[in-house]
Amino acid sequence: MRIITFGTFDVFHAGHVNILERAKLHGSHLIVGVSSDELNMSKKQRYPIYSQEDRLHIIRSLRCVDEVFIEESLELKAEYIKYYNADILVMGDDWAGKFDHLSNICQVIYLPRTPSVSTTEIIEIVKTKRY
Ligand code: C2G
Repeated sequence: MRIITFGTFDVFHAGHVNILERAKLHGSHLIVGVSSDELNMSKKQRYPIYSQEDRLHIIRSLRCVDEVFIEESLELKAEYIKYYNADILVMGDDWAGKFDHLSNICQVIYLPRTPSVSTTEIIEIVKTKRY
């Protein structure tokens, strides 16, 4: 089975590795679409801390990941799924229900997020920390 998932994976943390490792358990080949810097800007009104080249490099280096590409648009999910011949789309449950319309071209699975860790929170902690 070929699995596909998407994300920004900025300031890479344990929640990110957890979802990628759990996604891989559903098949044998894991493909990861890493959101481009521009997509992040349009989605979250800020650029990621890590550049898309660095984020791609980090994700590509993981043992559970077989293939990576840059996700240029949220609206192209169906095209990416077909292009990469994915059987299953895995997303974190913060996206629950949002991709159900793709279930006519592949299976769609939402996995629970890892509690108590997020990029936004890490950025806030680093910003406010006094040494
Ligand atoms: N995640 C998680 N647990 C956390 C934080 C994140 O399981 N504590 C998961 C998210 O649910 C997502 C993946 O890690 O599936 C990547 O998270 P983000 O980088 O926040 O991805 P996002 O910006 O939501 O981009 O096309 C969809 C977007 O590209 C998803």
